[in-house]
Amino acid sequence: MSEDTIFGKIARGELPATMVYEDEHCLAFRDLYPAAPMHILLIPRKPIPRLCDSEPEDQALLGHLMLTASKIAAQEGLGDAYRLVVNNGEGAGQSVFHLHLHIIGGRSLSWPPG
Ligand code: IU
Repeated sequence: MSEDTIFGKIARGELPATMVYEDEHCLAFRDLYPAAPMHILLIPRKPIPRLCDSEPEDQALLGHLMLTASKIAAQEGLGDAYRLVVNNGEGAGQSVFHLHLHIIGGRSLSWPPG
């Protein structure tokens, strides 16, 4: 299902993106419509549509995504001031149904988010 999303196409190299990180399990690229000076999307190569569709067998992959997000934030010079966001489902603002972590920073971030 989510192999047909825009992110699935980026993961398969069928659409271009400004890559900032790649390994065998995941890739990260710059958001086309950034919500902050730094806005990166980190996606697994495995096409999991939403976080709630992940399975116990995805535990290591999900952990890898978190650790990789932290590595990318350091690589991009965000220091310790950044936010990771996963929008799960349409009602929470998810618009692309291939699991992704937003890595957002480069400005002051307020709470709660909208
Ligand atoms: P969301 O959590 O599913 O709403 O996030 C989708 C993100 O994908 C959002 O920040 C968009 O700006 C971004 N995006 C993109 O970078 N390139 C695209 O072609 C499309 C969406 I469509």
